[in-house]
Amino acid sequence: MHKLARLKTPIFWAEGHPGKLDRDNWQITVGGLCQRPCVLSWNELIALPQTEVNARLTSVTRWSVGGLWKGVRFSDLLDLIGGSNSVCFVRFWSYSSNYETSISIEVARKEKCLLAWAFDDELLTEDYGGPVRAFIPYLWGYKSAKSIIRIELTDRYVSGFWEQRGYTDDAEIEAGLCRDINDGGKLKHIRMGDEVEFTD
Ligand SMILES: Nc1nc2c(c(=O)[nH]1)N[C@H]1C(S)=C(S)[C@@H](COP(=O)(O)O)O[C@H]1N2
Ligand SMILES: [Mo]
Repeated sequence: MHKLARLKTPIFWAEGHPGKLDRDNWQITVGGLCQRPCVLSWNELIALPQTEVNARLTSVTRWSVGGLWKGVRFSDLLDLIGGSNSVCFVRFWSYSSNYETSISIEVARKEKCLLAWAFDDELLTEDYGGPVRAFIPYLWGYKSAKSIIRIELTDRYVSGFWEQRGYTDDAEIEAGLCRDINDGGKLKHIRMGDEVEFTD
């Protein structure tokens, strides 16, 4: 069983579970305001420089799971495709295209933001957004779109799936009580610095 499942990490698919996904034939269309738009296949993606970050995925529904996430740093991807100066937002679409969300270019360029495909040395399963998901530890989890098929650089903000349903556009994590999934779901306090931290 996948580590995230063993920890009993909640599985969120607001638009409906996508079912079995084909990792080997996965493609991510990357475009918008950039010099070198591209379609990244699974093999091309994992051939790019990879980064591992120890960080937490934290849901606005007040749970947080930490571990070693691995993937391609968004800032590396942005350098690769040559984002233009007018880019203000990065927009992600999940598999069915019904789920989408955007983050600012400033957040996207932070060191722990990844196009992630592994957690604690295991490939991400469909339940947890495999083959490839956004991992944005600095903001509420609804910005970490799962099973990504399209990324677009834009100069204007478009409200996403959860943002249209009342969650904030900036998704700034707020201090307060939160369940630590790594500790059996124990309720603890989180403090916000640049990243989520439990104070105990
Ligand atoms: N496609 C898609 N991505 C999504 C969601 C979703 O419902 N659909 N839920 C988001 C929310 S609210 C959270 S907290 C995390 C949860 O990730 P997990 O289901 O892998 O635990 O995924 C985010 N990405
Ligand atoms: Mo969430």
